[in-house]
Amino acid sequence: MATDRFQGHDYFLMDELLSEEHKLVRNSVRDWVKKEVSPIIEDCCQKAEFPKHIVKGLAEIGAFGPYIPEEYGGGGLDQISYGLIMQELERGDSGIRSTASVQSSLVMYPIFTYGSEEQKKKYLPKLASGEYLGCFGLTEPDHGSNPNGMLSNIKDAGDHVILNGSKMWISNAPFADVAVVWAKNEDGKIQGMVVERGMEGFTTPETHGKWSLRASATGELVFDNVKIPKENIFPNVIGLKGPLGCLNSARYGIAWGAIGAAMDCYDSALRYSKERIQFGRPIGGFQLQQKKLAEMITEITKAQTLTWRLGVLKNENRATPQQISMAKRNNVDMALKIAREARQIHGGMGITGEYPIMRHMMNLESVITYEGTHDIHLLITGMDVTGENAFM
Ligand code: TGC
Ligand code: FAD
Repeated sequence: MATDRFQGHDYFLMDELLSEEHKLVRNSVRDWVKKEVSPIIEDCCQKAEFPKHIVKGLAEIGAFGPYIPEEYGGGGLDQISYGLIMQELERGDSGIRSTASVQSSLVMYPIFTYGSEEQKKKYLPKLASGEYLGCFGLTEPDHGSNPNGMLSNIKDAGDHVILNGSKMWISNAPFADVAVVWAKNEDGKIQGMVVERGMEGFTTPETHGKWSLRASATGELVFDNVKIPKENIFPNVIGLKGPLGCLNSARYGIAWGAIGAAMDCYDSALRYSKERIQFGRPIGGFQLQQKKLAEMITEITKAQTLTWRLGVLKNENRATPQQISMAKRNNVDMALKIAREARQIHGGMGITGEYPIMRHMMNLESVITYEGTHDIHLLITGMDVTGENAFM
């Protein structure tokens, strides 16, 4: 990719709603992305390679567990800071944001929220420092939108349990040191546990051939009679609300992240529209291109206001899962539509790696599916407003 000339977009002066700390966090991650992500990301995606060295850098900028208390190695920051970090990382690439949001919201969050004191002390500092990379295993080959039907199971065997089953589409899996895994006990109730690389019978084959999130490593988790010590099971949660609680945090981060991807596409399209001359004038002077750009900044601004308000509610512990679903669904859809329009503004150049557009667009095709599909989030909102459950 050519030099990263990104500038933030703040049409409604949203910065005035941010604290000095928020702006410091946002700007330092933005600078880091320009220095460490932008120069390598196109090449990584073209080669479908996960830039493993980036894990250390993400830890150094505080992208792992920003809202986890400092005593466990986290950043002790608020939810808006967390959101801004996700926004800036996804401005660079959704796959980089994925690595960080899985580590923070799907691995550190459940250990912090559902884990024993020993589990917190054992895993959280190493996850925060990047010594350990984690992954989250909920989805199975036959159970994606409906995780309650999962087949992975544990059987009691004295001081340990025996884990069998498999998980599919797991971000970070091929490189993960630890996996937070959800499986049913003998009563059919879902329990969470930490599975460590090296446990006999545990393998993580990589998923190849993706056209999306190519800089993020995706894989399976396969459990063949894996002995899990009972002290690795989360003592403080049982049932589907365990994994779904983690998803609230991750979906919230994605709502912010999608704004980052959208801003990058808009920023690139706006600049291109001023520099590209056709029929003797910049294409930004034509009404059809202005319509696209005006609608883009309108949608970005609407998403920024929605998401900032969600962050305030989250800081006050008042954000509902349904509000989070609405923001995740709206913002990812918004970003994907902007990526498609931005691609057109760039003409033929839009399909090349000279510009970030096509990469964002392909990435967002995963983001609109994972953490609950576009349809599932619509049904969550539908159920909330009507009181009728359309899932059954
Ligand atoms: P349902 O009967 O509605 O609920 C079961 C229990 O869970 C509670 N609950 C929640 N708790 C916390 N947060 C939420 N968001 C919750 N939603 C529901 C609920 O109150 C109930 O509790 P209790 O105490 O009564 O037992 O469950 P259901 O089986 O009907 O399913 C509901 C549905 C469809 C909304 C849910 O299954 C769903 O969200 N499906 C989508 C699955 C999904 O999002 N998978 C994501 C996998 S992880 C991933 O994609 C990571 S990508 C990461 C990256 O790379 O960035
Ligand atoms: P399905 O559930 O089979 O859905 C197929 C289609 O049917 C969708 O359009 C869906 O909206 C629709 N549909 C399903 N049910 C209904 C309904 N009731 N009403 C109307 N329409 C419906 N999972 C993890 O656990 N951990 C991870 O780290 C992780 N990372 C991922 C990374 C990538 C790159 C991808 C692509 C996925 C990842 N996932 C992960 C899995 C992801 O969460 C699932 O793909 C997602 O939840 C959808 O499940 P599915 O793919 O099985 O689709």
